[in-house]
Amino acid sequence: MKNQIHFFIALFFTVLLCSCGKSFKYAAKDNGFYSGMAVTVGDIFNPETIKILQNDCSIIVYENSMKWANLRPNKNFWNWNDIDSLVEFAEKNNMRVKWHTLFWHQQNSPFVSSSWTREQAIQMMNEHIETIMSRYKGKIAEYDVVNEMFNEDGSMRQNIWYKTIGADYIELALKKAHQVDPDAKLLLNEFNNEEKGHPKADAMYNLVKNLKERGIPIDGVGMQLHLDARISYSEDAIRQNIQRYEDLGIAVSFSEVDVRIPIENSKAYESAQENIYLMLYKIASEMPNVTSFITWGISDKHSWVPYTFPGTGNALLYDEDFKPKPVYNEILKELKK
Ligand code: 9MR
Repeated sequence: MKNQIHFFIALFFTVLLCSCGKSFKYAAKDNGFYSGMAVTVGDIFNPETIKILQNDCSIIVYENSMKWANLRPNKNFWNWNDIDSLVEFAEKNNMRVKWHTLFWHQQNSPFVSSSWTREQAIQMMNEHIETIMSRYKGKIAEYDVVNEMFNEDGSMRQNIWYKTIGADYIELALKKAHQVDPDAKLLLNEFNNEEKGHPKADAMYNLVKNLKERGIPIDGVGMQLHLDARISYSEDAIRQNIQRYEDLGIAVSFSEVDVRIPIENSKAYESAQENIYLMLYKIASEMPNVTSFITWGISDKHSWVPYTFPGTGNALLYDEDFKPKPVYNEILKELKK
């Protein structure tokens, strides 16, 4: 009897210890989503960042190295090294790899040309998909097939693929991608598409609904969520938007999250930032079709934010010394509840 009591006491404390000490990525998994970060090549070789990635990430993506200009800077050279290294790192650490991005209007190589004919452009598109997706079949779990295809008013962005091929470039890319790797999850990724009622969010939804109804392979929508702590976002509108994707059988990825604050008056905005982060993690935990939550970087030491929005920063969950901020601990506490 006494032995039994000791056993149950020991069991109780072990369970307690395990759940208290649970790392971020497992806490996220328990809430139904993969947690991840966008990284640079250096991050997967630096012991300080490796530790964070191992603790926090079950999905990983390159911030830039998979983009056309980095991967294939000229027609005859493919730079696979960095991507192979990421795949190896992810395999070792039991993480999913995401590809960002097959097609985009930015960071294209000089030989990608608006003066291609439709046939030439389709051929280049197919070659790009075929070369990448057959190489990484079974190794890369999901792809941003097209990134940022809309203007703010919801009209289609006149990118090189739209100009050369026409509006059907998106479905052609999705079909080809599915043909090459039928198991890979295929996403369309956007920014300012989180709130139902925003022209871009509605345009994205209408596009995805139409694709789905016509049997074009599409698994998910990325909401980048590059947010600003000075702005108030409607939780209701975000939930309604995600719900209508759930009704279509479409997954949602919070794909590039950061919440910037003015550097000058940083302290004053920290609680607003925390509320936005907590709201997003709560939504991700509660809504079944939110499948991943990826921050656009690891720490404030390296983030695109201060370059693009001068005077703002502090947008991520780790500070410049790679220390988790109070907001990180608050999120973790909520995820463990
Ligand atoms: O964070 C990326 C930055 O280092 C690059 O210079 C920039 C090039 O335009 O792209 C940034 O990442 C973008 C992502 O690929 C797509 N969504 C917006 C991101 C921030 O601009």
